[in-house]
Amino acid sequence: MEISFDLKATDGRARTGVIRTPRGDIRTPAFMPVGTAATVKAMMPESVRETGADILLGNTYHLMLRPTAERIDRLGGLHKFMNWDRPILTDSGGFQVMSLAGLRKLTEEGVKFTSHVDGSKHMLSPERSMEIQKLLGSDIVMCFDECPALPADRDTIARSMELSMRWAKRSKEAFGERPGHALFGIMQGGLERDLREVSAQKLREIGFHGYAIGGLAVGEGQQAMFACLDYAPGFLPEDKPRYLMGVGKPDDIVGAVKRGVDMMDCVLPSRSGRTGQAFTRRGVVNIKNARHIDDPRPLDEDCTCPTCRNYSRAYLSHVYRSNEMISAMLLTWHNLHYFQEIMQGMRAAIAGGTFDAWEADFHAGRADGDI
Ligand code: PRF
Ligand code: ZN
Repeated sequence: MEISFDLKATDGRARTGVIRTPRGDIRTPAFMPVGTAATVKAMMPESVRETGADILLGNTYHLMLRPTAERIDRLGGLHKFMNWDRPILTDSGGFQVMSLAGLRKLTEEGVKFTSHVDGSKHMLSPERSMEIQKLLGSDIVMCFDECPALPADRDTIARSMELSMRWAKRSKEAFGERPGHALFGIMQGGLERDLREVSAQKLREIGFHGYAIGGLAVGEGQQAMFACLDYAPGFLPEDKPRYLMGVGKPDDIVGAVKRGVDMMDCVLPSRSGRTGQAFTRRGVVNIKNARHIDDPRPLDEDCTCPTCRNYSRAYLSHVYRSNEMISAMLLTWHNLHYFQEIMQGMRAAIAGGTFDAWEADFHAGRADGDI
């Protein structure tokens, strides 16, 4: 079975559909929880599924260092290793090398770096990244790319984009033909419209199963990101999924879907769950805040997640302050449930042609600060 994308309905630029894979369907727009080290931190995989996730994201960089791709392969692949039998998308490693590794040396060949875990020396290239993602058994493989930090001058962004496009070609050649597995290209080009267009054109010439928009959410701010998303998705094929990498807050996600994005991933719901932040339809609840200590209400009265059905803010406040592990578990569960509920709401609204009304309702009654 080949991976395919059925676009079901559009409303303005927003799209809803299904990516069909041998490991199950991915309803789009899709939010992918991040399972960097073969776990969505503080969650059992069956619980992640209960929040409504169809697909997880894993990381080449972390897994190649520990426990190594070769070990995961010997143990039957990443799905079996982490007990998640649905689709997994893996990022290719370049972005994480740049943000996490120690010493780095970038050349045409690839990048040499020292591990943030133990200082050992490693190399990633398009060919090695494809090999690792194959050993992991990833369903959706990402091209090996370079993501420059913003702000950067136009020349730096152009040269980096050109390198990423040469790496995209090498990624495709190294990936070869793998029925049932998909390879996604990654568009770069910073906030330069013409560079984004060139990048998209080069990727389309190579040909991919899906197309990511990389190089955003790297410090440019929401306004600049949305300005880029006003045109960038339009440079990509209509009939293939579009994935915005590393985004974002609830209002970033809604704004991206409105502009034609089909898939996203972010550590925010899981990471915030471990630092005492809950996302709700009324805004962010900081459970550290003293005013929750005696509050018998749930985080969000309208939420149907196990945390909100069974626990008070007072309890969440107590376990957070006591450094109990259940604090991270309960807040992460709620956050992932809330993100998936946003995705489900958007999918239904796009299918029904009511996205604008849904969006107005999403923004109504939200506080900017903590609630
Ligand atoms: N490239 C890759 N992974 C990424 C990004 C990118 O540009 C981003 C940018 N937000 C997040 N993750 N390969
Ligand atoms: Zn909840």
